[in-house]
Amino acid sequence: MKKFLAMFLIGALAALSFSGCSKTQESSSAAGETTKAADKASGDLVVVGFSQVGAESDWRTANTESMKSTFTEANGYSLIFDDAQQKQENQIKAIRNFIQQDVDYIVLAPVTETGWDTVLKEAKDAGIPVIIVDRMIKVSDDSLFTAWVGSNFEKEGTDAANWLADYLKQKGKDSEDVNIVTLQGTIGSSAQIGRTNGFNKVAKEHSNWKILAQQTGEFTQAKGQEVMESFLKSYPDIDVVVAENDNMAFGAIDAIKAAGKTCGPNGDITIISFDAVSAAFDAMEAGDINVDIECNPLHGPRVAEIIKKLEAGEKVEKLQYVAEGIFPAETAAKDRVGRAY
Ligand code: GYE
Repeated sequence: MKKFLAMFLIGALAALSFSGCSKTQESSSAAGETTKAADKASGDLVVVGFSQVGAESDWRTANTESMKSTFTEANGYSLIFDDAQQKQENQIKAIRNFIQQDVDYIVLAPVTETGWDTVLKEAKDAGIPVIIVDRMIKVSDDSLFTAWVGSNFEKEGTDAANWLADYLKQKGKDSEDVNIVTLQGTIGSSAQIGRTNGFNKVAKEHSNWKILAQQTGEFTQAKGQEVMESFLKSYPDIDVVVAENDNMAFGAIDAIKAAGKTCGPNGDITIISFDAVSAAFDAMEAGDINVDIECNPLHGPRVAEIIKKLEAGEKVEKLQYVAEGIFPAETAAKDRVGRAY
């Protein structure tokens, strides 16, 4: 009898653990999210929790696509993707979720530079490496993140201003007054801080450059248009618009045209933009944007490279800057050939 009971119990336990296992796998695929425990059972996928800023721009869409197409199961990863809708509090929540799920790596595209110390300390205490991508963070302790990969935003800003200086010189306008407005990105993001500071630094060296106003358009087309409309009302004599991303430039172009003005190489207002997404090349070819300072969003493979090295126990470079170009309208048709975004 005892023997029978023991055999029954073993059988029941085996059945339970079998159904438990398949249940985990079923629910993980149904939810589209996978727990680390389930992955270990289903073949050692590396679990990556990615907190994305949002979906505010074409750049961001290309960046999300790059991450999603890199961190696939076929490539050995299970990606937990979270869209924070441009809110830091959502990113902090997502990171806490990732910690709870005991992911292998946390990847963070931070909306702003500051405010990360507490939550990243929690990740560190949980022993989860954090990789920062795109924008930078400012933390009191550098060991709170393992590596960062992204752009030199200040260089992008100085590149934009140096292009303007050369352009004005070529046109013989380098001693005339130049009225400039800036549509800034999300205030406190390193893309905004770097581009604004880089441009302003060079602007200070030109006493004829007047920066009339600098205001955020939140990196979106709608807000860019709205702010540009108000700039046009307040300042009837704008010569240059610096749009800290392409989507705000698209909004600004709409506002300029609606106000009965023209822009681009043959227009009233010079447009300088950042990112160089595909639609911006269209705008350059259409004669609406003068120049675009490249910002590369294809970070998926770069982050994967970092993770591969960490998995192999190798050292990684702490800060990795991506090399980027400058695309004037005159050569846009040629420059865009072969670009992936
Ligand atoms: O320029 C903008 C996006 O952080 C580099 O964010 C990124 C910026 C990019 O919304 O289009």
